[in-house]
Amino acid sequence: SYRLSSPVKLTPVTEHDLAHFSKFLQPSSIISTLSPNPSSQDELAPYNSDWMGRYKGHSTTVLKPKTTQEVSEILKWCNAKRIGVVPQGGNTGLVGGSVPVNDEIVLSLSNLNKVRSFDPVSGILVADAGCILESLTDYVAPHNHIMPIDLGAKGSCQIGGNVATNAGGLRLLRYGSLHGTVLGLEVVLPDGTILDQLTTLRKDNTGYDLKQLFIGAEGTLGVITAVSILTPPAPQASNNVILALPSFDNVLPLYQTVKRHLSEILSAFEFIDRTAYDLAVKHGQGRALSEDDVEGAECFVLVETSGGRREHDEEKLSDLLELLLSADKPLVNTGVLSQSPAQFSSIWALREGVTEAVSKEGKAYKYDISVPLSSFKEVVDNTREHLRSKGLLHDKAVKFVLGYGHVGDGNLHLNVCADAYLPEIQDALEPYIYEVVSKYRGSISAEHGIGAMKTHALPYSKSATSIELMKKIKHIFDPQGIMNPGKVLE
Ligand code: FAD
Ligand code: 2HG
Ligand code: ZN
Repeated sequence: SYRLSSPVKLTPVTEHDLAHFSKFLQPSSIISTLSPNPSSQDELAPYNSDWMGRYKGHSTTVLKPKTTQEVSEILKWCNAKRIGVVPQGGNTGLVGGSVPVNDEIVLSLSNLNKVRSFDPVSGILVADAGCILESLTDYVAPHNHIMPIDLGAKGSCQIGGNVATNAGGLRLLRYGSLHGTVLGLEVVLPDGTILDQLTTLRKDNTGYDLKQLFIGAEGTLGVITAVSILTPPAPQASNNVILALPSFDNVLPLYQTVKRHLSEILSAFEFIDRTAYDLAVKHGQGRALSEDDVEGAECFVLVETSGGRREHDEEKLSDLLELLLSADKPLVNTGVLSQSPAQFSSIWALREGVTEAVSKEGKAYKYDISVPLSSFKEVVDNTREHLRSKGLLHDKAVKFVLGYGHVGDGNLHLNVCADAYLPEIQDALEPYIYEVVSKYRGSISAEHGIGAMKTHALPYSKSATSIELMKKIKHIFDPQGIMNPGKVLE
């Protein structure tokens, strides 16, 4: 796995610190090998390892506060003692941001998991940061609302983690980013101060919008303890179709046609290449299309519609399919329209399940990049050829190079699936991929963040002036450098 080092001099947590935490935390909120009743390494292990099993920390202590006040007490103490703190949500992050680089305390938000309020008229939901995304979706569903964000990790990721990473996901095309849908935050600053910006106002132009700094800060500026977020009304009807394309070259013209034809009801336009599709099917994500349907397909596109009238939307979608298939030079070989809620989910699972499929297949190197849409295939193919030229494309090293992602957002997920994490693969991939991204003036992180993985690569996407300003902002909020050390900034 990855070797990391923390740049700031921090102090390890001791028995003395634990005795202090025990004064205000319940025993069940402390997992530590240092406590009088020591926890086992097995209990700590899940908090020290990330979702991919790539990043490993050495924390001796996990604290699971139940209130904002408890979070404040913890940070106040850690700030005074210079103990590093890693906020951890569902631990589904893909850039190593949620695990310690050394022996920092893990501050898990999972016990802060209550909905504080929901206004069915405005659709504004106020929830503790540790609420699981899917449980919030379930909470607002009876009120005919949905969360403005959705992603494959919905069953484990927390709303606080989503906000801290500024996660994009599958609904961004329709509802925009969390920078727009988050209306307010409650944040505990590193010195324990509670910053209450938990407003439920749609409009509030009163100077600097401080909450925006915490959206996407990956826990480096403070701990988010609650989120106020605008939930849209649930669409009356949702449909989807999976389209099989003979060539990647058809993706862009298809996107234009689909946008023009479906206009306001288009809610997702997602792409998976053939390798991604085959892996998803191999590992049981969604139901495979028939042999005939996939024959000759180089890639697939999932189109979702969400609108106000079922008959109208279905008619539009089937008209589109007919138009696509009857063209002189059809852009698609075939399309499978969902006919039931189960089929709707199954089509989505083919796309959402790629990440899980890759993890089942092997060890994943993930590059979450923004590059021009027209270059998606070239970037994937060139990376594969690059690895081949280094003699690394075989069963004992790299098994698959695949591409998928959010076409509508210009965001390609380039995944390299290997037998094991090996230094020679790492060296072949970096800086190679970052240089490619930089050549396109793209972003080295479209939606997953910088975490521990890309701190060294930040200059490929940000100017020296921007990085300098980021460091100054970090210093204002966290002069002791206790918050998530070694993440985002080197
Ligand atoms: P964690 O992984 O626990 O933490 C992530 C970062 O946020 C860390 O730096 C952590 O320190 C910080 N953090 C967590 N909680 C807080 C808090 N309360 N206050 C301050 N800092 C905090 N991402 C996308 O953008 N789009 C996708 O479509 C997408 N799909 C995914 C699918 C799968 C199967 C998986 C495994 C991951 C996916 N991700 C996706 C990655 C994504 O970043 C996370 O799933 C999610 O947003 C992180 O939430 P979490 O609660 O798991 O946070
Ligand atoms: C997705 O869009 C996620 O499925 C995960 O952002 C991407 O695993 C990945 O690389
Ligand atoms: Zn994504």
